Amino acid sequence: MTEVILALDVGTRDAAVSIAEKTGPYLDAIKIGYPLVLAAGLTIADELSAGGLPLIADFKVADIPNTSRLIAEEVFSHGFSGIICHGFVGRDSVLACVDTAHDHGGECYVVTEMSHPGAVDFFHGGIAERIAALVCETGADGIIAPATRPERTQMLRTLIGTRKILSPGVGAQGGDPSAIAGIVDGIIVGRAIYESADPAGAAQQYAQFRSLRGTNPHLPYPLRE
Ligand code: 3DU
Repeated sequence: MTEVILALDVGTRDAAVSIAEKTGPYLDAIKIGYPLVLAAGLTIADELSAGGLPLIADFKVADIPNTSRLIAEEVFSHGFSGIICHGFVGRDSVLACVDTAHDHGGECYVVTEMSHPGAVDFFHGGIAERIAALVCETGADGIIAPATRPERTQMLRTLIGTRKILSPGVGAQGGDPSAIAGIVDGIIVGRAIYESADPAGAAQQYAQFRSLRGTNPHLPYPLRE
């Protein structure tokens, strides 16, 4: 199944809790990051994780190993089940997040290539491929790869095998869920759900793409269940 992960980038605790409650039945996880945590404090994570869905911390951690570890420790003491870090910082910094996640029974996802237009400035030309190799070396659980460039995400799939791919860029950034859901483990959707007049209805629409998992006939290997 391709998971549906809500990027809950709203600006208040009340909005976050309300949208999480309405959309929860159609979601597999919730991702929060700087917008909500800076507005509402990290304790919003305790509140949301009490709702029962896995919670992913999107702080795109990119620091020296000690600071990355301290950030990850704080994340996992607030009920998160996963953390997202950058890969360009190198092996030791990525390992700090991976090891801390695993020490807490959590998962670590590494950004290989971002979804916005400017991502091509630095992630193309071999960098995304090198980060994908680092993901395999460090034992990270998966990658963040763009729904806006399905052909790049498919290429990254060939490098990381059955590790998970979570893919942002669906909806507001123009990514087509029908083009990406078959080759990834989760689609990340933010504004197209939380800015909708009917967030639950929008989430339900995206939940239809859950069944596309593994349907891409060009994949040469079975996807992890
Ligand atoms: O564009 P949306 O509103 O659907 O939100 C996408 C979310 O995914 C948002 O939280 C953003 O920070 C995150 N994200 C990307 O959009 C692209 C990346 O490469 C990595 C994370």
